[in-house]
Amino acid sequence: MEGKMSNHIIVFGGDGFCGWPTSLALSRAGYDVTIVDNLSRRKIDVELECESLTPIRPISIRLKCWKESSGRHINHVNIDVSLQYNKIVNLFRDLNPMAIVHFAEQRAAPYSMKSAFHKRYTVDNNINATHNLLSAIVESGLDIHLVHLGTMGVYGYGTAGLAIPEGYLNAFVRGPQGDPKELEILYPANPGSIYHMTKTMDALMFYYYNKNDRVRVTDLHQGIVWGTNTPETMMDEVLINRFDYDGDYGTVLNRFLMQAAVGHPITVHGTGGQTRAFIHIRDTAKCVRLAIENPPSNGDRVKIFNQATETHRVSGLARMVSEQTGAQVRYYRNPRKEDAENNLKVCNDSFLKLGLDPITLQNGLMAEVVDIAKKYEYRCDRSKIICTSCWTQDISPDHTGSEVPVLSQSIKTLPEVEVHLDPIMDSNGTIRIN
Ligand code: NAD
Ligand code: USQ
Repeated sequence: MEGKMSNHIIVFGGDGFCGWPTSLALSRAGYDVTIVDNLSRRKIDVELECESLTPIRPISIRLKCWKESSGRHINHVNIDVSLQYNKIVNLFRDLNPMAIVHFAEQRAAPYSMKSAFHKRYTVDNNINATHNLLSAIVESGLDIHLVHLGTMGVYGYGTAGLAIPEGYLNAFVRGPQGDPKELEILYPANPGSIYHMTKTMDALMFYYYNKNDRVRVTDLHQGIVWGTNTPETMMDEVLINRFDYDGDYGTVLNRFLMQAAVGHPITVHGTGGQTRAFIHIRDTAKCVRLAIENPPSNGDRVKIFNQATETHRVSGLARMVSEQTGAQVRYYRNPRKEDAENNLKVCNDSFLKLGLDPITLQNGLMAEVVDIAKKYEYRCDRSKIICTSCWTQDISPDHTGSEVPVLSQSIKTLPEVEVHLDPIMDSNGTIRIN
């Protein structure tokens, strides 16, 4: 399209935990922001009979307050991205956005494993949402950069002793005569839940549309987000971000901090040997902006960034929170099928090179989360804290826990990468698979 470069960004899923603070940060930075959200996450609160610990206000009230606090206008359009395809194409043509940010998926692994209904909903919603956005970009004829929030979980959490590279592996395989051949491959996918599976399928759709239609895509493989507020959401209580603490949507570190605040034992699954990647919500917003401002050029392959700033073992987090707050740690039979223990190293060079100065657990922000949880403790329904969504029917929820680590049904669902591929990193940083 001819004419002035657009300043417009559409944030799909902009009413959610990551999308709301990111939308405010982009608006404050001077971008024209439109939020597209069908408010399905709010409807899931009704289904699960559990609300955000923090009182989140209706979206129209949030946006009115944002206008009064910042002087900036954000529009909200209610579209179901997985179903209302033509509305997306029309919106693209009306707004000619420079970029779209795609947060609009069902994002909880436990929710995706609750029943056949929840598995099917997660697949239908996530796969169709992502495909509709890609197809609409092509049909609109516009050169729109798609920034997608993916997950570290696409890789599984086994690392073959190496730092997980940013999306791609240079692999050396033996040809028919035993001669070595070099291939660039997507890092092998190894999802641990139906939700994570949809993210691995998203990655293939990006690969295809990029190859076939030259759609410019940045896929951000994000770790577990912790924290709740950002400078923008703190401008007024009406702008407060959501805080999920329940067994389906609450994520591990925020749950542990909230449990300490309300006097519930810290709920470690299994042995607590699981290691995961983490990022603070303020860095989520910063990274999305960095990705928008450093887009791939036309013809570039899909850009994949690991959006995580540190890794921690679940048992280590529990100990840290316990030491800071005096909370009791308890171990619960693991409702998931996941490795009882894993090591994890993650390469996040791309964001560091773009200037990200990571917030870590050392920055004193854990106490801020505990303070918020204490302030809204009166909204906590303690019956919703334990995780009751089990990965298979032969696993039953554990409501009591134990003082010692529990070795439960957790199994290695797939062998770790090193078992099959035996990669070796050479002096150039190239990974060889023998
Ligand atoms: P969230 O559930 O709070 O927000 C998602 C938003 O998308 C909700 O407001 C929901 O109403 C909306 N939405 C969902 N399906 C939609 C549809 N079909 N049409 C329109 N709107 C729809 O989740 P979140 O924590 O903000 O996560 C956002 C994204 O970031 C997800 O894709 C998730 O996979 C990814 N991510 C999140 C985390 C985390 O720890 N929260 C970590 C890594 C990656
Ligand atoms: N865990 C506990 N106790 C709890 C809750 C969780 O021990 O009370 C354990 C889980 O068993 C798991 C780990 O903590 O081993 C992480 O669980 P989580 O619920 O914090 O994170 P996860 O299910 O992986 O999903 C979250 C987001 C998802 C995102 C993902 C990033 O909900 O949207 O994609 O983090 S990542 O983990 O890097 O794949």
